[in-house]
Amino acid sequence: MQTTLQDIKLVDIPKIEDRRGNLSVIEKDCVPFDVKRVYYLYDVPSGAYRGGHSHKKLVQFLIALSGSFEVVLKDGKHVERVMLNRPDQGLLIPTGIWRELENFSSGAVCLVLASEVYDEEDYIRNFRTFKSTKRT
Ligand code: T46
Repeated sequence: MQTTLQDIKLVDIPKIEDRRGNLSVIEKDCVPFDVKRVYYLYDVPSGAYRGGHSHKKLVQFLIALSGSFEVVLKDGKHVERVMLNRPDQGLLIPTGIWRELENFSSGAVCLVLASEVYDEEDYIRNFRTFKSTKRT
């Protein structure tokens, strides 16, 4: 849980350029975990906000497949804002980092590769509780 913002990584996803369009591929060296779940956020209304939690065990890889959005990341001491707007780039968020997603453009699609299946018990949805886990 004692991860910091320095453990967050922006990863370039290999891109095969072609006159017919580009193709990007995610293979096992691209993400440092076995993918157990894939989900995506789409049709996000203007001004909507997603996230607002951290995870105890889950590691995730976020990609703006289409459009753009911003991810606000907090480790309990520092805050960083990352804009995702390229389908050939992913954001690796380790366990124990608070994330908020906002400023979705029209038509934005956020694809998420996750290291675990869905488990509500893995979430910390209260920021004060999150901060207390970073102190101990
Ligand atoms: C994260 C950000 C980027 C499921 O039943 N299965 C799932 O795999 C997920 C992700 C969610 N749900 C249910 C749980 C809630 O009833 O879908 C509902 C909305 O979930 P939540 O409010 O957690 O959605 P976001 O967009 O705020 O957060 C999600 C992920 O939960 C989270 O891990 O990092 O996307």
